[in-house]
Amino acid sequence: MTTSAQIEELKTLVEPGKVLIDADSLETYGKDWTKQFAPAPSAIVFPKSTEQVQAIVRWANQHKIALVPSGGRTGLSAAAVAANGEVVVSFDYMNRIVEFNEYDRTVVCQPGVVTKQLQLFAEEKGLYYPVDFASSGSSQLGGNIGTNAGGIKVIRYGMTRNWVAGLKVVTGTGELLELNRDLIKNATGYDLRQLFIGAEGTLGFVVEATMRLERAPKNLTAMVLGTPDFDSIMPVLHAFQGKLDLTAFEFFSDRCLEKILGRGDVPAPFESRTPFYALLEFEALNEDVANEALATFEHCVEQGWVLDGVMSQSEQQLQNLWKLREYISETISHWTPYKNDISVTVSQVPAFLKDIDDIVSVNYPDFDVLWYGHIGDGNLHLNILKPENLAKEDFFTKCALVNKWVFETVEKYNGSISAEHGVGMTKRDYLQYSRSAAEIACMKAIKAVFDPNGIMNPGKIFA
Ligand code: 2HG
Ligand code: ZN
Repeated sequence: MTTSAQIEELKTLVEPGKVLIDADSLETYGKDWTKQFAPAPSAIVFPKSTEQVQAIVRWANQHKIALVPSGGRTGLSAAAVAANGEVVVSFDYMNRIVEFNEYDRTVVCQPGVVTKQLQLFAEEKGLYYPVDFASSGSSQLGGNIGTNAGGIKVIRYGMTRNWVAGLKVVTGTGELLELNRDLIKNATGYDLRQLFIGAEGTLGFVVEATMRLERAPKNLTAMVLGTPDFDSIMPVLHAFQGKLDLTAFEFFSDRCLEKILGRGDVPAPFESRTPFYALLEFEALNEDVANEALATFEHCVEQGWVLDGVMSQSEQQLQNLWKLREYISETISHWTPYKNDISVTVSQVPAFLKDIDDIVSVNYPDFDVLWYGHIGDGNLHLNILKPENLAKEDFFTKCALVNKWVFETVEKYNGSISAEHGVGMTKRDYLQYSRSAAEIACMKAIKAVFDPNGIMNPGKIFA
């Protein structure tokens, strides 16, 4: 915990009014979208410059006070939760787009830039920032970099890592490092920039990022295809990937569709209902591409992999089809779901999903299991809705066992216990299912280099 004298000293490092200790602010800024941990920070500080971030880190070192970085607070692994008296460093006031370079197609951003803000900026310049997900209207770039955020376009564009041309970071000692200098080619030894991407603020804080932009896609077109079973989705993916450059390949079960249609504001893709649905997207650059998509669809129908389908004919229809997938997480949050975010190689997905499905349904036949995710990347989101007659505590006790089964299955398939949501606190005790003891030892040694006093987001990734 911090003393009031220490808080007074902290106040001198930033602009007046930029340290908050009232109960509302502590509650709001002390947490992200995870619900398992009660927020309990000592204070929230809002730096406005790199120099202020450095001063805060030096102050924290001097007093051995833990710092937690905070962005849009949309994370799902509790990486931005302050549950132990830490000081939260919010980047809400470091939210400027600093510079655009037309020839490099790069944009220099402060960490508090909201993902959507960057997407819209790119659009204004006739370009495209391709990392996209349902929470892009609130999430901030610093958080995206901290978790190496993925989302719905990874199959074509990769994760956040691919779009970071350069980083300025303040390490755990308060030192400012300028990493990679926005270069495309740079063969000068260790690429430290990559270490800070996905580090969840445990090595240092991003104070500026140069992001790459891309040619804007043309005439994006989506198809939603109903399949008779889960196993049919893979040959559908394979068939379309053989013919088109997909910008997305997502899936969801009919249980998810049921919940989406229950909202009343999203139209059904087509009249019939099938056990699973694939949502794919491509650039219909010309008529040949659209015809190729239709021919592939017909082939899938002939093979019995697809029972029904629809292709968007307008921007509005494209948006509506995407809502079927993008609204799932928010819609089902009403049922206090158990959540997991896991991945295996694409070819292993059917066997992997079946193993988990079998073990959960045999042990807990009354559980409502919802599957969806970025299946083209081998990334599954497993959600289980809390049965109404089961108390929250009992539900989560049962789900602790589900966690164990899921992670044992992940280990068996050499997969990842966190595909895109990060480790934070929710997954840290399971890291060994995806990372060897030697790897974890290396990670801890790296942390000690950048953060010798262990003040940067302690207790995240590992205990
Ligand atoms: C998504 O893909 C997000 O919709 C959230 O990653 C997943 O809430 C979830 O389980
Ligand atoms: Zn996702």
